[in-house]
Amino acid sequence: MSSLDKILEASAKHPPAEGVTYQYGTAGRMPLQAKDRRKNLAKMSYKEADRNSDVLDSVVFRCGLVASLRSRSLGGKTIGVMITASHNPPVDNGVKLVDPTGEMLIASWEGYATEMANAKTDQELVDLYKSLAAKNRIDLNAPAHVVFARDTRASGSRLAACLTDALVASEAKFTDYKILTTPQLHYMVRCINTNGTEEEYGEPTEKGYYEKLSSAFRLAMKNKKPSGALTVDCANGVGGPKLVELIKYLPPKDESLDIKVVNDNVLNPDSLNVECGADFVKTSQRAPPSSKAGPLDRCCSLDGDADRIVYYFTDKRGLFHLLDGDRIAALAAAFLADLSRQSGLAEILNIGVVQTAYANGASTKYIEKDLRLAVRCTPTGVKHLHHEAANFDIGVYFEANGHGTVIFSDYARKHIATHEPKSPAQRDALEILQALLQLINQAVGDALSDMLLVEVVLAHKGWGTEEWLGIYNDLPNRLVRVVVLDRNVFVAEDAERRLVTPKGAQAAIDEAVKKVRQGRSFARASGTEDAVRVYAEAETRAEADDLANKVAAIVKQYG
Ligand code: 16G
Ligand code: MG
Repeated sequence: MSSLDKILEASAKHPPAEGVTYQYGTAGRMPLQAKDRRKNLAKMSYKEADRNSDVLDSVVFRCGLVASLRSRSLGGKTIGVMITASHNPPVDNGVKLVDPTGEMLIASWEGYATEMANAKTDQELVDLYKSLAAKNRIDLNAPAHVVFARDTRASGSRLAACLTDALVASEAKFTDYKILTTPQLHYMVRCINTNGTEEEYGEPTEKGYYEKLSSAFRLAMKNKKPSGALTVDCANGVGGPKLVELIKYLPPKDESLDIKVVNDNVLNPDSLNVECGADFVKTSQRAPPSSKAGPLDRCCSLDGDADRIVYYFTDKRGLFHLLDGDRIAALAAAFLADLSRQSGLAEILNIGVVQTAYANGASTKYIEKDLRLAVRCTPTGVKHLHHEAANFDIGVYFEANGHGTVIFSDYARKHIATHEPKSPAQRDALEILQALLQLINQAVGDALSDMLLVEVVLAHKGWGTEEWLGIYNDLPNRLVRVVVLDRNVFVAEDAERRLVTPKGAQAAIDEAVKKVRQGRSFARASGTEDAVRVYAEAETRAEADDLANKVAAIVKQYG
């Protein structure tokens, strides 16, 4: 039987759900944005488990075909597929593709994935598969290699089977890594594709990942001991067992970092992301109700697939303080700038920070004015930030919600590896910089790697949570979700800071902002939900709230 016949036959086992349109979303993840055609723009609900299964099997199967095509289009390089719905409820799921460098799938192929997911019949799917191959001059008999993994969701193994069906039918070689964090899968992809090259990234095994992180952590710490323990909330997701494993490779807790793992129950999949995890903490601005941390205790939360992290603590008066992605970026950028100065590399390495419009204005000001580093703003979504960060030798990028990492240019990597220190002090700084190059996951934001980075910086600075909080004062801000008839009429420009349409809306927003001290506000259509998000900040809480409400009213009026 030809491969095309096999695909036709296998596809019949994974029919698409009726009346659903799929779209590759902001997250670079497929099904959360499915739209109900009859209601046109209503968001599909994945709350019911049975609905969920119907909706996703065909999507994952078809993404498998796209992964095979993509691998063939790149001379058989390894492509990754991750099955996860990140911070979303346990019954949701999703799928995303990873390009050979370990970065997210390039945008043009997101379009292909969307087309494939929406083919109405098996024959239409095969025809599209053939036409995409022809259009991109892909030889369907060329070798293809795909690796995949999933988080701890109950539907994961069933969806992995759908994916396997597609890889078998399309005659791709594949490796099932079973359960991994999203960044671990990205790491595997990068390791496999750089194996035997000058850019060799590491050993493509879980053990290789832990060894790389732990040895880099030891070197970067230089025997400094962090003050106090760190409590890590793992969102009852895949980050839990993986962190427990990582700890076995780290130095003993009495000599170095003492990590307390909480919310690591993956035996009950229903507890995933429920009242815990990075998204809960960031959106509700409080610690998980189960938290037993005392005043000033350093805590952090991962999200359900461990690609996102936020820190927080409660002060002596019982007030909760979030140390979000903006803070992590500021901390990391300050430390990297110090090290590049101290090692004698400041003249030749250009360091910058990439944020989105959601970054608190105070963080932007701190990085530009106090650290004297360049700041760039991009639209929401990790791939945009990553892309922009690549324009710096050392590009620090974080979204306020805790997605982010640091990437080093080839030029920076070369100079950090070969620079001759001129003094013992230069040598010390250079060694830390070299260790950070290994510690930081440069394929994608990685909560575990980001956490170790933060711990290294705090230990070197001798800081606790309060000192970190003290680097700047956040401007009071408010985020409002506005439900409108059609969010697609809200088209933004200037890194989502201004609306092009509906006509007149931006002028009205400008008018409202003008009246407020240190006011800033913008509205953008969400990429993951059927709503428009409004952000506002101002000098005082009352003004920020008031501005957010005014702008929300404008959005409603024009929507
Ligand atoms: C996705 C993105 C995240 C972004 C969020 C915005 C990735 C891996 N995830 O979760 O970066 O902040 O979408 O959601 O890129 P929104 O469009 O609904 O505001
Ligand atoms: Mg995530």
